[in-house]
Amino acid sequence: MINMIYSAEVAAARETGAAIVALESTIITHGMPYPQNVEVAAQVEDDIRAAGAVPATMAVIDGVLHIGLEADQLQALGQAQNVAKISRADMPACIATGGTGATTVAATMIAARLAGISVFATGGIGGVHKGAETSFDISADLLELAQTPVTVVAAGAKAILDIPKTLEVLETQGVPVIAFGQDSIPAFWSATSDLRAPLRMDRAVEIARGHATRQAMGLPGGQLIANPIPEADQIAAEDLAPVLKQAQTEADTQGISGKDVTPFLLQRIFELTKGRSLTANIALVRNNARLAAEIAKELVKLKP
Ligand code: PSU
Ligand code: MN
Repeated sequence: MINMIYSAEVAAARETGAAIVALESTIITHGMPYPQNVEVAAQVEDDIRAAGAVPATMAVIDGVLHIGLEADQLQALGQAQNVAKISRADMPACIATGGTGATTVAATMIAARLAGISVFATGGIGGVHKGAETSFDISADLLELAQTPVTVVAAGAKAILDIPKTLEVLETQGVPVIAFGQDSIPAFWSATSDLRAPLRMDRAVEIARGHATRQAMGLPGGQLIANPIPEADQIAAEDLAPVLKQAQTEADTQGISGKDVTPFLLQRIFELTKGRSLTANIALVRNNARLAAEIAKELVKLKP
């Protein structure tokens, strides 16, 4: 038995078979500063409701896996200090020891599968870090996509990562990487990149069918949907390049390693862009939430 509880809203949605969209919590605790983190988390939940689906933000609180957070729990999590960042390796340990942890993409996918939720919206996934040929720093998110049947909507992977290597690992692992409505892979803060996406789909219903077909074929794993940031909100690649370089150099010289790398880089990029990276991040997460809601609704229609 897993110590697991549903929010009132998610419990009701399960009863009626309504569309549900999973959301992660590491983006709240480790990806954005307070108080914007709480505001954004609530806003993204509202975007999903406005689109006709129900949000399920995942977190482990005092050893209980929460599928959906009540508003006060979301507030508390966003302000809490020393919340663990939990992925596949540490999620069961966090539950077993009564800990509190925010779920990464990998852990959120695991929680979603346990709750029978098929669609998940986030900002960016973890991937292969620059210098991975020596550090071996490859996010567990990639291996989770290969084995857990959840369709993840993200704005591509951040330029802090080695995108070509990230795509190679996903290909090796049999994960479909699907650009939404365009041929190139979106690059998080920029809508387009020089890299051609392996797959392209233009409609939410196609993505839902892709998900259902994988399941019907008995294939493990999910799909990665790369949804471009709205053009009005993007940051020019040439403005960003020096910032990314500086953040990476600082991480290297300060010996930042393991699960601290991603939060360190995100925080430094926020500081170095004077908050502009955050504004773009908020816009793309909201955009992903809206698309995820459409996919979730299409999946409900496909259910027999
Ligand atoms: N990328 C972002 N923002 C984030 C993260 C990644 O643009 O907040 C978070 C997600 O929770 C992701 C995690 O699952 O970082 C990946 O961490 P790591 O690289 O340590 O696997
Ligand atoms: Mn890592």
